[in-house]
Amino acid sequence: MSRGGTAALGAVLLSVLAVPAHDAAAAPADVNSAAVQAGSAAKAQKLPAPDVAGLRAVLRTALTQRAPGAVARIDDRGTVHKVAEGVADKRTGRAISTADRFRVGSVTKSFSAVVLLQLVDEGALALDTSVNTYLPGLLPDDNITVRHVLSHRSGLYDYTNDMFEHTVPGFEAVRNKVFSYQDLVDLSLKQPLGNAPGAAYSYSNTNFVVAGMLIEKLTGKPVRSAYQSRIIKPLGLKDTFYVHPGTAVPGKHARGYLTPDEAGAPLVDSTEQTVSWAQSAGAVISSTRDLNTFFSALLGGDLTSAEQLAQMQQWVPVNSTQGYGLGLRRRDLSCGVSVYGHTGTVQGYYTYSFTSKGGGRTVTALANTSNNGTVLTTMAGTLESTFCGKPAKAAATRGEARVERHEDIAPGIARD
Ligand code: REY
Repeated sequence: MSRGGTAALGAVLLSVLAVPAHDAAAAPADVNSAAVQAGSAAKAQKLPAPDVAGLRAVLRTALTQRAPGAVARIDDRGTVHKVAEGVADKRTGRAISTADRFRVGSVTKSFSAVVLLQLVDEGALALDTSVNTYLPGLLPDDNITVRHVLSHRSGLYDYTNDMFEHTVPGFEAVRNKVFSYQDLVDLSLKQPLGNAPGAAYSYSNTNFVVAGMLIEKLTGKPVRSAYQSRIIKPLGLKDTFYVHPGTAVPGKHARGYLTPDEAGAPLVDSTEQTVSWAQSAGAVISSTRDLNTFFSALLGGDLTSAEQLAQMQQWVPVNSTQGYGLGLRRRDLSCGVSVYGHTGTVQGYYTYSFTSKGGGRTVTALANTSNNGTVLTTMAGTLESTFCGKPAKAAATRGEARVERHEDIAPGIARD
């Protein structure tokens, strides 16, 4: 598209998005927002009891759809529910456990965003400043700001679109590769911007590669050090690692199984890989307990100032029931509760990790397969069971009504 065409499209999209960045306070209804307004602390959000039997049924359904294993852990103000079904390792048959470590994929983006918002708190970074101010000459348009990057509104093309057009060959081609951040940005810049800066939401891993470059530039250290000193150590996360370019998942972990595009072809063990194609956009390893601790602390206000947490929750609409903030997703559930967190897709692993307003109740769910849209849709049901409780009879099919749109994958490579 010509630059003029891009700008015109941008203007149209801008008018569509004119409502979008409604602030955190105006976010869609939580069931008991009245109670919150009435003065109870946000932390005291009252939710229906989790439906643990329903949660187990969701995981069992995922197994019937070719997930080797699936787990979920709920942390609810000190009460813990752990559910595990199936295997961590198809070869040995070892049962999967909620204590197993796994690759979290794009949940990494929330880690990267937290680091950058802490840097904003410290006065080292400004959200509405051009990325090129910090990384001179990196991006083709000086109008792309830090905020545009963290909210997927830069227009930067997602290079994974081409990389994983063919799922297994694409994966095998990069599983042992080591990319620099610049290599990945260069891949993206082979294509023009998809929209004028700020004009439209378009999920792109490139944005969080740029986030990693900003972290390294501003801290003078690899992203691993920033995750370690700013998140992992203060929160006491024992299962969380940033391994790059090593290929192993340390300690006891679930193996990941990638589903080939060819119907009926055997699953491919994709556990070991550099994840160099994602790095600060997707290479963190963690566990259900640690991700629950992380999102609970984040929404509880323990990782950033209240001001930066509010910035993280300036939502751009993704669709009628989802918003994207700064490295943070909002999902509006069928019972009217909104939850905050991130999803993750990396070869062999689908993750959902979301918490309630104030961080009081959190769930992390994992299926150790990917490239299987049916399993992805099923696993979204873990949020319904966790935050909406037992479905009323008439609404019993609510979880099945919404088909997941492969939200962590550029639309061009999504496969149903
Ligand atoms: C890449 C494709 C997914 C995964 C991705 N993940 O961008 C980032 C994220 C880190 O946002 C692969 N799908 C799969 C295909 C489709 O290859 N052809 O499902 O494992 O989580």
